[in-house]
Amino acid sequence: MRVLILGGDGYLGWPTAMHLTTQGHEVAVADNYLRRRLCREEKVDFLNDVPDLDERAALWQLISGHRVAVHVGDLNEWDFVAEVFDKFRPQAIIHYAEQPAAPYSMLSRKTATLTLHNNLSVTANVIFAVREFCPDAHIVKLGTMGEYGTPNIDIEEGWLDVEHKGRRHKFLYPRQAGSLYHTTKIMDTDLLWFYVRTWGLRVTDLMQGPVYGLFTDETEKDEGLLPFFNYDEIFGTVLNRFVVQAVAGHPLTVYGKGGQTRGYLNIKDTLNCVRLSVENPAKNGELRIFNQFTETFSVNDLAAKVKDSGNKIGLKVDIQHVENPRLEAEAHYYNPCHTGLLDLGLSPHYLSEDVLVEMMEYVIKYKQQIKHDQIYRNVKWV
Ligand code: USQ
Repeated sequence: MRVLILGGDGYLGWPTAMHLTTQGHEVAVADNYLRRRLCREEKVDFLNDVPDLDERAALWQLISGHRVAVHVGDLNEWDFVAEVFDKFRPQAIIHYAEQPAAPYSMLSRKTATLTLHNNLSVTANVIFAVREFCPDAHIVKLGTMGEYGTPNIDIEEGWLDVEHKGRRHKFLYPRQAGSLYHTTKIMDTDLLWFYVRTWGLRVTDLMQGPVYGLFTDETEKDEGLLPFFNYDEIFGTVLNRFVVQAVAGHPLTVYGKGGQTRGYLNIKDTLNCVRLSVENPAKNGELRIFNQFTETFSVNDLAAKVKDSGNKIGLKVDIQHVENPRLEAEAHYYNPCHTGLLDLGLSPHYLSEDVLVEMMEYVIKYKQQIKHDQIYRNVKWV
């Protein structure tokens, strides 16, 4: 299939691009390097050096023989969007092109409005471009488990059957996000659902939990193919941060009581979930929703696992409960369903000591570059 990946420079976008080429798909990526710019502005560094998209595509072609077509530009700009869609005429679009960090969205008015404008206007442009250039194409949109929040009942996959005063109706599962970033993802879902009903678009919304790891079958072929790796408080996700903290000798920063529970997945499983969704498209006029994670852990569980694995390779790892900068439940019920992707054939890579040790051994090579002052900045929600 011709697959267009929006946000192809990102932590997940670039590994997805390589992976899909190995499965016989024709892949194009688009990105405006927003994430790199925001990291520079916020003075946070990636752990590793990451070549730009043209350099990575050239390296990947040299190593694998597979081609990724690169388009550098801003997906907020309709002319750029129209040019890319008109030229490539995708059969599937994977939409990662969003400001993805909850703490960034909570920094200031400026970062809040950037998150709102970027995320919603790119989603709207994708919808209009599909309508104009490839109305039968399947949109695979990265949503987030954070759209649901932490309700005191089981979380279904996207939809809820409601019986009210003797009558029944199926609704989108109630959403109540805990950050502005997560709220923009709810708005994305609502926009897509509106145009699914109105224009009969075909959409898969992947409600993804926090992702960890760096290594995939493709990134392992050369260090220049690895995705960028954030460990700072703003753009780093919790398990990647804990691995870097363990190596740096920084106490693991458990926010508050540490009972916050989420659904996690290995980066390898993100690629497989996205590929399975592309290869088994939603029907016209269908908004299909999958909960995309493989295991649930509390922050305390993750800290204990990182401490144990670190100790096995001789690292001294301390755990510290720090003031929670976020407004979130620190002890709560959490039982989300996640059978849809397993039914499509997902075979999960679970979090093991081997996975953590492999990550730590990679991070050890960059130990001297870790900047301790970027680890805990205390970006407050309130
Ligand atoms: N946490 C700590 N210590 C830290 C960092 C985080 O205790 O040093 C806690 C947070 O308070 C939170 C949990 O770990 O309870 C997860 O935080 P996170 O930063 O790993 O993830 P989050 O901000 O929720 O966002 C990430 C991605 C986002 C994706 C989301 C999936 O950045 O793009 O949508 O995970 S989910 O969390 O399921 O909504």
